[in-house]
Amino acid sequence: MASPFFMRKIIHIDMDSFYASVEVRDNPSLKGKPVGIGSATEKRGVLCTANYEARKYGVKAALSTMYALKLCPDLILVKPNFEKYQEESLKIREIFKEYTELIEPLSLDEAFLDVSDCKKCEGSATLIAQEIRAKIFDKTKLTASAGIAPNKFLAKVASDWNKPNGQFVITPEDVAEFVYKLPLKKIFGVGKVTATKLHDQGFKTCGDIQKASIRELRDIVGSFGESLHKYSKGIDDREVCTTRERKSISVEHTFKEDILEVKEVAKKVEKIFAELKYRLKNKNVGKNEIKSIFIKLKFNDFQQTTVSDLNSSFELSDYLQLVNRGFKRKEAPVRLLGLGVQLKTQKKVSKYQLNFLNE
Ligand code: DCP
Ligand code: MG
Repeated sequence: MASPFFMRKIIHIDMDSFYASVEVRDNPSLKGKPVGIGSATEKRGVLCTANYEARKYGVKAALSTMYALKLCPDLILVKPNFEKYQEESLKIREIFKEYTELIEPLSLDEAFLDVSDCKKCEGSATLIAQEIRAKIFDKTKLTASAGIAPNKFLAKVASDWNKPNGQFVITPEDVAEFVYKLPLKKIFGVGKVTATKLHDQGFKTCGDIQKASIRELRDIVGSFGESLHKYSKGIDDREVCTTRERKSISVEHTFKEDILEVKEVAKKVEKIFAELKYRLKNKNVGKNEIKSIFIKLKFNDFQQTTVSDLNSSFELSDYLQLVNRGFKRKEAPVRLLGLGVQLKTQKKVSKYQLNFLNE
């Protein structure tokens, strides 16, 4: 008899060629043409993604732009516009919330939903996924794919199965047959290196792994061996982790050597600010949700000071001013600098606090 976790109803939703689809939607002259998202001016740049027309030529995310143009000379390059993607992402998440509170976003364009307790669509996860995809299209004119399965591992594999604009269901009864022939590279956590190690030992599919002992797997892939063994049988008891309430988000850097002058700190502010901006974007926090900004300085005697400003906008120059004010309070060497924001509402974001010791 299957254990309860095996009976969860998990949906994994993943938007199709997300950034590219947004750009094609907003510029219909691109429709039907191969499009890559990336900058043509950055010589060593890489593509964020490419639409499905471009993928026919082998063009895909993380490929260098130069190489992509060799593969597909007609490739049209469009610069990414992250704010736009974030807006779309928020719309999509609003739709998810109509079905469950158990939402685990993995990035702007994908999320796990635990719909085990959802009563809509007569409790059918398949119909819920269909409805969600239809609503996404209605609201954004973008297509999404979905995987429906009893756990996260299988749901993620399934969302890729009928991409783009498709969905695939793995029922509890289908699991054993589905995983048996599943290539190992489909398993989350099996990258190129691990896959090669396993291939070298004759393991190609989940079926092959099922026959191995955990000890044998540990010898090849270390502590991942146990999870690998479970996944190969289609077992994954990880819960959908909803993010936690947080009032502030900050990024801190501890410097290898204390910083003596405010001018030097200013240089670091720029870098940390860029990182903070990136993190806020990733957490879907818009400027309008910021209540105040703050900085934290820790001096070489471990005393620290915090300066905050309720009325400033979220600009680099605002942070620089706060750092100046903080530095004047003590005028001593600084060993740590943090930049952060207080949020207006207790927006749900995952715990985020970075401490870099590599500066
Ligand atoms: N992305 C990126 N750099 C990468 C991979 C992805 O910037 N190396 C961005 C661009 C993608 C978005 O994240 O549009 C979502 O990533 P996906 O892996 O889901 O890729 P796509 O949505 O573009 O395509 P697919 O249809 O395969 O999901
Ligand atoms: Mg996607």
